[in-house]
Amino acid sequence: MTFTQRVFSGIKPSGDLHLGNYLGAIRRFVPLQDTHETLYCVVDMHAITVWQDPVDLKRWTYEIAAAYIAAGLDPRKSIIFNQSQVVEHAELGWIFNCVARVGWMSRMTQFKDKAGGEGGENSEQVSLGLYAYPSLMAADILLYKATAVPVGDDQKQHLELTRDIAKKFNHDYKKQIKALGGKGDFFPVPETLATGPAMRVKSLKDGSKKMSKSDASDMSTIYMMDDADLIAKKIKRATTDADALPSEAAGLAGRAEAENLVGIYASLSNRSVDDVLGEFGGQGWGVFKPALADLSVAVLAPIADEMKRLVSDRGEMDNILRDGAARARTIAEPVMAGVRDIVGFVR
Ligand code: AQP
Repeated sequence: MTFTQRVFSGIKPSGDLHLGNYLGAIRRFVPLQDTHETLYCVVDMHAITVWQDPVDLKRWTYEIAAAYIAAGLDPRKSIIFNQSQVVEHAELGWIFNCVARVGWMSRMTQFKDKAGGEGGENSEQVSLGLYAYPSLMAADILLYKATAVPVGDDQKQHLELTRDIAKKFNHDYKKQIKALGGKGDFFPVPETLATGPAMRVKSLKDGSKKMSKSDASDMSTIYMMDDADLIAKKIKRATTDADALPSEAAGLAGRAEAENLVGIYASLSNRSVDDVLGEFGGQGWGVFKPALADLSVAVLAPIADEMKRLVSDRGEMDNILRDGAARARTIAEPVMAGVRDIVGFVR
């Protein structure tokens, strides 16, 4: 089947996958493969912007590819690959480093968070790659002329920067694009794809922080490979207030931890928050937490089992990633050839 819209998204192999990656990204990817041409990448080049042990990097790369498939992505429908197997990502990323402005990068909140705030107090410690991360992300998307990108709330600022880079490239090279026979812009300006209610899963220990692979406390994060007992233990120990659950969503205002747990329940069960509170309103955590643990296990355990089966067959995983990379390259190569000509590289 041919589709008019192309989707690109990715996850970086920088730690064990968690419930936030599943609800905010992977689960949203699945239905898109029936309505769009889809490329789902394991962005290993992004992962090394922060030091990664090479053995872990490989393991997590296979794990993410396995999670994509275990959660329902079909490698015949979706192009599943790891970024470093398509070298054009790096090449276009470099060209975009020369299109993007330093000031744009300096405004990125993710960099500021990791480099220590406005003043970048920690900037001696962080890599140059971390600073340039958003232009590589722009290259990931625009290398395939993707028109739609499903990302969580936390990545919206980077996608805005991708749009700015696409516009500036189209503007700066307007004459050459035309001289080479182009009728309009070379790159499309991609849109954020809204797929269901915005969901940012928060840390189980602090409702003001997102659940994250790199959180120092394991008890803050439900990993996709956690077993049933560990999931139940983490949910039991999740920070909450002493009040009972309200009967409607408005009653969760100012109760970040409660809002997070109810949001997770709603998302896992494909129900609205009001609907969930209609069932649990007036109940205490002693009732809600075990129900949330059971639901989490019911959803995650079959996926984790399938992930384990898939990662145990490295040969098959290598075949899937190699085939995905070859298919990705058939899209990327002509785009990159066009970019080289536009920029004026002799080839
Ligand atoms: N807590 C979250 N809630 C909802 N969505 C989330 N995503 C990540 N955390 C949450 C979504 O998962 C996708 C892949 O993210 P990534 O691995 O490329 O980078 P990240 O957002 O930086 O993820 P982490 O877990 O926080 O990694 P570290 O700790 O290494 O920086 C994205 O679509 C993201 O929105």
